[in-house]
Amino acid sequence: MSFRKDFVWGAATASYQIEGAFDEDGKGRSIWDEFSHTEGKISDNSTGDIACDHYHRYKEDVRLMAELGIKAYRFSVAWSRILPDGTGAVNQKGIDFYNDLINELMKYGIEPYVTLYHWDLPYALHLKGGWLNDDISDYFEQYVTIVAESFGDRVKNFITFNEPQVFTGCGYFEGSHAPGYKLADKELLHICHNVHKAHGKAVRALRKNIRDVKIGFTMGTTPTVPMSDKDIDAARNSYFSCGNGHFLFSESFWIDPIVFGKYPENLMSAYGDILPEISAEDMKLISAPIDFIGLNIYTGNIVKTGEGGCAEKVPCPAGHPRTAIGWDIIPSSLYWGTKFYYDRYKLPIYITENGMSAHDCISLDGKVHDPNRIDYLNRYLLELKKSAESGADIRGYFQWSLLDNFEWAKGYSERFGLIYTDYPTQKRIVKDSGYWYKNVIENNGENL
Ligand code: GBH
Repeated sequence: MSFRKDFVWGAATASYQIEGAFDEDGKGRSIWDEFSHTEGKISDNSTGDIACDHYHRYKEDVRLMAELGIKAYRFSVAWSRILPDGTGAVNQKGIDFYNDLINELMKYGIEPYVTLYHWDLPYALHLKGGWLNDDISDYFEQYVTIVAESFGDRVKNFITFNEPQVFTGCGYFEGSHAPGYKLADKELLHICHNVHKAHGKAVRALRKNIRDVKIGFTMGTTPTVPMSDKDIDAARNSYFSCGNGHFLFSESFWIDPIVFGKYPENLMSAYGDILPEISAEDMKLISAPIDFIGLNIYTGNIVKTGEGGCAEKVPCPAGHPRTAIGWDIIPSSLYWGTKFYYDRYKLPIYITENGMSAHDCISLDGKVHDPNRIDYLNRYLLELKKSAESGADIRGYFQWSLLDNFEWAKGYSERFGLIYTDYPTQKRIVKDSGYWYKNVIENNGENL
């Protein structure tokens, strides 16, 4: 069966990573503006003030996408561009920017997929307690309602949250991302429940305002990969068990409430005395049906069956291939991640991110040759194809990222793009992998 005829071939970005114009046209600050402006937080001391200057160059970026035959573009809306204080007064110029971007996409027949929250919480809301404030889900619903009313005539696909475990885990537990906190489990559970409620209210606002809307929730995930067929059960069980490592980073803690309407039992018993108030009404709100699950997959953990049937991590051998950022290249993570997710949740799946950072540079011939990225994408896409062929309902694939951009705490030192960004001049150069991807899209992956 291979890839569906209507398979969605896309590329992805996020607002803070590409837009720049951080204080232009009435935009409010976000926690990432504050964080990147704090000494020592970003490894190369950079900020997203200018980033790829996409705010001013979106027309060129959309034209490049069209040239590459990209069918769908996943981008995020900066909450603080629409509502500078996070709530209250709307900034019309922020609405105008996304209207212009969406219209430009429409001109070329590129389908927009909008992420509502890709980590840039308005700083004004952070000062009110951020995700710990019990009004946050109502603020989110107000914001999503404005987005739906403004763009819902043209945008039909939404992702409520991008990688909740990363923004809560890195932002509020490890402290490596904005706002840089290290909170206790009690606060973390409270934050997570508020994120779940915000998701539920966003679903409500989108369904109310947009007919035929399709809604998803995106997990960043490092799938377990069974070392042999004997290890499949152990891999699956440990992937969804909510007891290895911190609950924040577990799959079922985030998705079970949304799809099954309840938090994992073992979590409820282990944290019983520090849980926030969780009402039946909350769970009903949180588990309103969604249309798809988004998965961001870059790498995997190879496991074998260990003591008592539990999975045990098998370290990659010395010299195992890695990307520039240091993540192991495990193409079959795309097969096992989609398979395990589909078997458990039975919802359509989009790969909302996959790609690699590489040490790209402009060669003497003025081009950017990135054979490693082509090889990486080729290997991963073959595994995705295998998963689709064996029955998982896979609807689309978004390469991360359309262009090199601000890689959060790593600043500009990591390049994930199909398009090279020459930051001093803001010149864009399509990499070899960009042309390669164009060919894959034209052939609907049959040439892989
Ligand atoms: C995504 O985060 C983000 O959504 C996106 O904004 C970002 O630019 C992009 O990916 C690239 O980083 O076990 O040490 O081998 C991805 C975050 C990636 C976190 C994989 C966990 C495992 C690394 N995840 N990572 S490791």
